[in-house]
Amino acid sequence: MIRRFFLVTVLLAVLGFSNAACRKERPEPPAEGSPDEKASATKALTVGFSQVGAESAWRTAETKSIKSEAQRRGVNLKFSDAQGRQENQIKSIKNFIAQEVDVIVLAPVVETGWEPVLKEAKASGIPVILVDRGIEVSDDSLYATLIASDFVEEGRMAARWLVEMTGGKVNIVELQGTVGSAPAIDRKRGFAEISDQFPDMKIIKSQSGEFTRAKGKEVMEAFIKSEGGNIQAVYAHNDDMALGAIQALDDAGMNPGRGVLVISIDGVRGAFEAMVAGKLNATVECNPLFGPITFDTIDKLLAGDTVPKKIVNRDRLYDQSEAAQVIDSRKY
Ligand code: GZL
Repeated sequence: MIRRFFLVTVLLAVLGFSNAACRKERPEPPAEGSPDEKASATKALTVGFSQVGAESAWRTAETKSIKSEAQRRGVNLKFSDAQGRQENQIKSIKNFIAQEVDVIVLAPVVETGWEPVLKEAKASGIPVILVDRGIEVSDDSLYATLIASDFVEEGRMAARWLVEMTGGKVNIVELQGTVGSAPAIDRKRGFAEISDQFPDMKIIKSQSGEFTRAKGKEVMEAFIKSEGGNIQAVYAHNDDMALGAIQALDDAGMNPGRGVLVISIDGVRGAFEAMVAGKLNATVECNPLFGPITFDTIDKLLAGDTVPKKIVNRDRLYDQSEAAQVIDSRKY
């Protein structure tokens, strides 16, 4: 009996000691506001973000979301706007590598031409996270993950809506996004997958409007000149080009939203305003609020947790019937 008592006492003493020892091993956090605390704060995460540009309201919303989330989390964000040029993005990635950032976030303007610079990032041990758009590489270990919408499905959703509205009998003009970009390639592919099933659903003209309102208007004016009353619907790969096309249709007295159906993608506030005004018929939401998911993913990555190769944002279609009641709750 005494022996067991003795053993238990020794055991408790050892546990108590080791616990105290552990407690001692873990240094007290620096006092609030002390130089040490400031020092540990300056060791905050540093992230280099190479952004496509500021071509659309969607892009501006994405940039705002990532910048504000970085600020909220105390992340040191190095931001570069490439003005839509891949060479500028490659330059900014090289700069981030030279500055030894902890993580690189890239919204790639086009799908190809990334292998060399991503190999440099990999050789430097800096993980790369793709947001918003994918890339074509032979070695997908060159990036940790892609966080994006399913652009092919967005194209299918737009086409299915148009089939519902027209019974699959309609002449369409298509305003494509930036040539060579994942959203332009995949939104075209998804739409065609559905429209090809209907012989009388014809894309009579298709051209890039570069995701901008101005170019969308200019290309639509050219379509009106060549096709005129033959045009029964517009499929725009983003809302900015759709709003430009609506301006051109209005100028030509072609009554957008009634005389000519207009369907687009993104779901920005301007699209909801145009739906309330009866000029845009529907838009497929492509959520640009990447901030929270991007930094959550960075935290997981740096903690050594497994991160899926693709993280898909879910999208849905909004049409005129619901625009008025949801417009005030829109976050972008
Ligand atoms: C989609 C994004 C596209 C938007 C456009 O994820 O890459 O680029 O649809 C933007 O508005 O310019």
